[in-house]
Amino acid sequence: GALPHPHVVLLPSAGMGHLVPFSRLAVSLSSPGHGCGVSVATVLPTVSSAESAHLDALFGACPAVRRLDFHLAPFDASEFPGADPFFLRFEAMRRSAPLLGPLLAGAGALALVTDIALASVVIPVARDLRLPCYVLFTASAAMLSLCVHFPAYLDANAGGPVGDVGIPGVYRVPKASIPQALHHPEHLFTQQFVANGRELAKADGLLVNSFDAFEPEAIAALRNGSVAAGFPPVFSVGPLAPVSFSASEPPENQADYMRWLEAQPARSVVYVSFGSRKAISKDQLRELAVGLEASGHRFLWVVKSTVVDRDDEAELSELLGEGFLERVQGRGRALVTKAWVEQGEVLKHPAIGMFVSHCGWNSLTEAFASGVPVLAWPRFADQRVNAGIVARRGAGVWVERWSWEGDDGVVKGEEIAEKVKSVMADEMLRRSSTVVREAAMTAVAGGGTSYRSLAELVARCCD
Ligand code: BUP
Repeated sequence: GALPHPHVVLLPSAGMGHLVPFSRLAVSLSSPGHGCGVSVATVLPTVSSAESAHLDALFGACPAVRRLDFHLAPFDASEFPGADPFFLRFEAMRRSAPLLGPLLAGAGALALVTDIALASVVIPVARDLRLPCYVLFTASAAMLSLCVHFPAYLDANAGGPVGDVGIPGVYRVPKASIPQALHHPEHLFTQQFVANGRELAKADGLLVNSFDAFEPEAIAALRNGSVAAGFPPVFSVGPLAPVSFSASEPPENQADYMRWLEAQPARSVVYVSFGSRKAISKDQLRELAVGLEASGHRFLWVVKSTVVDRDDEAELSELLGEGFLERVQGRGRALVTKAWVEQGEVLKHPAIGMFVSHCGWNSLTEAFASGVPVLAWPRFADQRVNAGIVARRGAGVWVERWSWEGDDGVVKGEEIAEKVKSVMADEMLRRSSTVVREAAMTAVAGGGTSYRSLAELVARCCD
């Protein structure tokens, strides 16, 4: 039927790191200020329970955002033994791209915003439909510039090993910060990354969850053609605001961790989370437990011990060592949970004093918007690039020698405790993190660079 508003279809891929920025974008676009009609294309069942819970909450709380079911073609995962389940879903969605034609035509879309993981197969489908196609890059602008430049780097490198990568007009990304998979040309992630990087120039525009003042080099170099000549417009629209699904709940329905936070003094709590997608080794979990306890600070720790939450059966007490939970929680000075927390809300809470983070880009944007100093502990994918940005911008500190994927080292509790204590005591860092927050707030407020960028996108898509 006829749609009340100009209508944009959003197409996220799999994993919370991809779904979260799409739901934030959906809510912003459909807000009265921007007034776009929005549908979110949805593949069920999702890979993780966190994704299905998030989608239910989104469609429940925001009736203006519609759900558009995307049914995938049958997919045989046995072709990729041992592959990450989220990459497998990317691949299944990529192979189903031709099915988007009828879906989009039926939805009456005026424009499509696809996830970066699907870009190279979705852009041609949209072109055939004469539908403007934008790509939401879910990581930093620096990573976007690496994605755009990397195919040219490989071509020039003629099959040699991947080393430091100098991105024209941006900066040199050291070899150790290049996502590990990119050192292996046959890796499924690398194949998707390179195909997407090659096709991006044909998109109608790129959206990135960052802001001009925060990543000036990368954003300027993408816009002025230094990274790739004739590159389409870049809309820096971040930090995209977290959607609070619990804001309207009465106090008695508040989650236990929020109630616990309410009882803690200002800036006294260390928040610890390594994201939704990758387990930490049992040995490292134990050392982290030792370190947090020895720091003497209060802490809220979200523990994930499996790649996909549905598989998580391990008991916290068994993972963290005999007596740990009783000791730290018994005194009311810590809360350890395997449950999903509304991290955007947690980081905004005045009780939070610092964030020990794996440096997933969404998590970092939440920290920047809240002015919470980050102790960066990147482990894989784009996380070391992100940690470099954190350190460069004064949003936190990064101990580069701490272990990452492929490195068997375990960081000892004692060292973790010392670092946590020093970040909690670092007044300069607290001030520079506040400066980051103020810059982020200025960017998203009316008239700010990110606000104007989103308004310009809406004008192109919907007017
Ligand atoms: Br865990 C957890 N609650 O308990 P990233 C995560 N999140 O709200 P990742 C919660 O999930 P990729 C929890 O705030 C962020 O918005 C968190 O995305 C939220 O890392 C999102 O930070 C996670 O980008 O994804 O999960 O490793 O590898 O795809 O970046």
